[in-house]
Amino acid sequence: PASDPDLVARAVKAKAALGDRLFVLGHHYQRDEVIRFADVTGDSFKLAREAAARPEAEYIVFCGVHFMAESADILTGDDQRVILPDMAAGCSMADMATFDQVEEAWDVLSDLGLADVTVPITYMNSSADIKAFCGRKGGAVCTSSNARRALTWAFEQGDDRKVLFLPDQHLGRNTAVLEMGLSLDDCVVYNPHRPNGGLTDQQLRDAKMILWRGHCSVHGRFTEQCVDDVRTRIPGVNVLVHPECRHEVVTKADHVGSTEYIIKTLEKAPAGSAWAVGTELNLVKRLAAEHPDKTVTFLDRTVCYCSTMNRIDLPHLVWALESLVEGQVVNQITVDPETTYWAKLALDRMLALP
Ligand code: CIZ
Ligand code: SF4
Repeated sequence: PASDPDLVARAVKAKAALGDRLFVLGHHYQRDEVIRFADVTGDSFKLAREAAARPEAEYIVFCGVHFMAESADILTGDDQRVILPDMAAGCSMADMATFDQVEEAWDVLSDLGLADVTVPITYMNSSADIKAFCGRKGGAVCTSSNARRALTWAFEQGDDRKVLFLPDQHLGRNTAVLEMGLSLDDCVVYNPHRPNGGLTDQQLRDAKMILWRGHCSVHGRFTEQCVDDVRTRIPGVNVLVHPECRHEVVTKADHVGSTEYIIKTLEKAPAGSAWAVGTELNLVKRLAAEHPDKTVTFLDRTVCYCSTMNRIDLPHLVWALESLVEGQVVNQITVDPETTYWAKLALDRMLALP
């Protein structure tokens, strides 16, 4: 449906009034009505770097989810304010690893004498305090484009090293098994709701990859059946999925990669080729519209938006912008200095990866 023309006009006016003091970031999974007001679009990693590259912007309005706004606050200056238009825009995956749960898991490893040989690696999609935890314990952050390099770095810290991978078990498993040649038996899943993670001491000792039991509710919905069905429906189709999808789905797909990789792959694809894309639906619909010379379809037959991404809508954006015009900063996201210090260390270790 078309956006309310009155709201569109108000957003245009508020943006013009704020000029260079304002910088609007839009994640690829945002609604069309919001993404049209973004000064730059990208995945979470690209957007965090874009925010850091705009020291002159007083206000960074982040159209995305909470952990992304936190990362922007960590990487920007003290006098810059990061604003999330709707505080309820969280991420169910990030919420699956709380600080207390991760501390408890670390205690389990310490009691077994394993903490010294474990390197914690957290996916970008995690709260600032989980990133800070990894910073403190000698670990790093990774994204879906550099997960392999981060794991390689972690294992190179010593012969007997293991990785505690947070919070997305699928990205961890897919990277370890499909990109690094580890076996499924090298991986165990740590369930924070069970004593000892639901694992025996021996399983924890033997594992190379301790995968946190988290997943993305959007990407986790694609099944092997979806892949089989689309291959029947569209002969010759290329199946392109994000590594947050389940291992069986990624194994059956033709191409796997980050959001930015998915976008580039479709740009390079020849006219007339057919693609079934397993990622968030706002993005897939836009890609289909941008490539009318190719067949671009959604991998599933049911609708699959990220409900928290979708919470950022035009009314919330207009409210945040008009408040700024009136001199009022609403929904500011701030990470305390201590957490910022350690989280930034973990982010810097990622940025220094070869
Ligand atoms: O699933 C997500 O939220 C992703 C892929 C975020 C991002 O941009 O890295
Ligand atoms: Fe979180 Fe998944 Fe939504 Fe990304 S798509 S914000 S990982 S729930």
